[in-house]
Amino acid sequence: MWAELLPVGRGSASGGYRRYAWTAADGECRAWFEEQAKARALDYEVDRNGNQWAWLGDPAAGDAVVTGSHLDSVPDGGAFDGPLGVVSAFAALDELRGRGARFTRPLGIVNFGDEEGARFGLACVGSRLTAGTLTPDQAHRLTDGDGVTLPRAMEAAGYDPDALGPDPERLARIGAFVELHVEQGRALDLSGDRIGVASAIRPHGRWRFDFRGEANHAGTTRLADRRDPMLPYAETVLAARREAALAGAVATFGKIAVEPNGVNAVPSLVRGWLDSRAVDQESLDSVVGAVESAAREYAAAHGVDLDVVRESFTPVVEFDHVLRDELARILGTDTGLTVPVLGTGAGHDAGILSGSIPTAMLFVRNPTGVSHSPAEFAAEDDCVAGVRALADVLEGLACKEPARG
Ligand code: HGY
Ligand code: MN
Ligand code: MN
Repeated sequence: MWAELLPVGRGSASGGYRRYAWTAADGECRAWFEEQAKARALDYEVDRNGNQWAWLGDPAAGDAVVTGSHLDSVPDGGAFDGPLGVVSAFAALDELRGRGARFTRPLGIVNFGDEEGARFGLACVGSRLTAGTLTPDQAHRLTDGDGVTLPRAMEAAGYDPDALGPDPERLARIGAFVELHVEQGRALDLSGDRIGVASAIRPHGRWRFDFRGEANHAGTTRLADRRDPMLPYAETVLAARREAALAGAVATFGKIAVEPNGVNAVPSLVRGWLDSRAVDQESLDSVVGAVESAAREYAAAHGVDLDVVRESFTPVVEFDHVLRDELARILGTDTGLTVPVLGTGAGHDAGILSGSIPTAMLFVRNPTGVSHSPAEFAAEDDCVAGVRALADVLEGLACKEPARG
């Protein structure tokens, strides 16, 4: 399964992935998911928001146990962020069938669409629409860097954007959602554990800073006559790092768009995207607030206008304590060890859904902690341990009398 998915959407230069929502690469990933579902005689469906589901048993029976993740990537992302959770879900089912497990609850495997928000800027579009925290109207207004709106992109991929909307009936049938994910940090590497259980997701968001100046000739315009938006942008990037360090938070300007983007022209517009995350809402608000007010000062000093727009935001997530502890109990019983419970700064569909249903996460060791990079890696024996752990968790949750001796 892993080998079949590996080449899909892989960029040649960096070896990273460009699996953006509703693109051809996304379509190939979706075809792979459908193939895996049908190869296991699972009931395959695509929901109104384009999320893919594979069912063992009838979800209408309710109280289903669902596992899965996402297949889309950030620009030049790694192979594991998302796909490891989906591949492990199918592999865990294979493992349970091998054990002769008897399911007493419906089991679902899901691929949530557009988790990274790489194309349209908003994270977790598929799960937010399903949970109702993103309205169809808001989704319809999402536009990519080429001006293509989400509806047009969906239609081009053969999906109906008018079907988008909340799906409370679907969520009401789910008793627990468990997402396995490669750790995006080194906690497990440092503790020497293969598997961890998530406790919380720190609050985080994305803000777009539009610095509007005046296009002019780079070679003839006197410095005093310029309204160069690149200058307040550069000062704001440094302010973000300073404010984050002061607050024990993180802040990154990782994406920039310059118009007209000419070597010999003072830009008219510099658009920069801030990603900031902190241990709590208060810290996050103070970092972003400080960065924004510094940016306004810098912009004014250069005769540049500034607009700041919050494009994506996820409040702190505390995973369901009962489910979290159940996972830790199951995994602890198997290994005789206490499984580490760790927080994360990375957002996930499990976080978005935690407001609607009990959700939990399993992390698989990432020896370097690197993620959102072609260098992202997890060792095969850790990934196999992840499949076994997921199988044990699914068995513990969905099979009343575990088949194991
Ligand atoms: O950005 C994140 O935290 C996640 O990878 N979408
Ligand atoms: Mn990611
Ligand atoms: Mn992810």
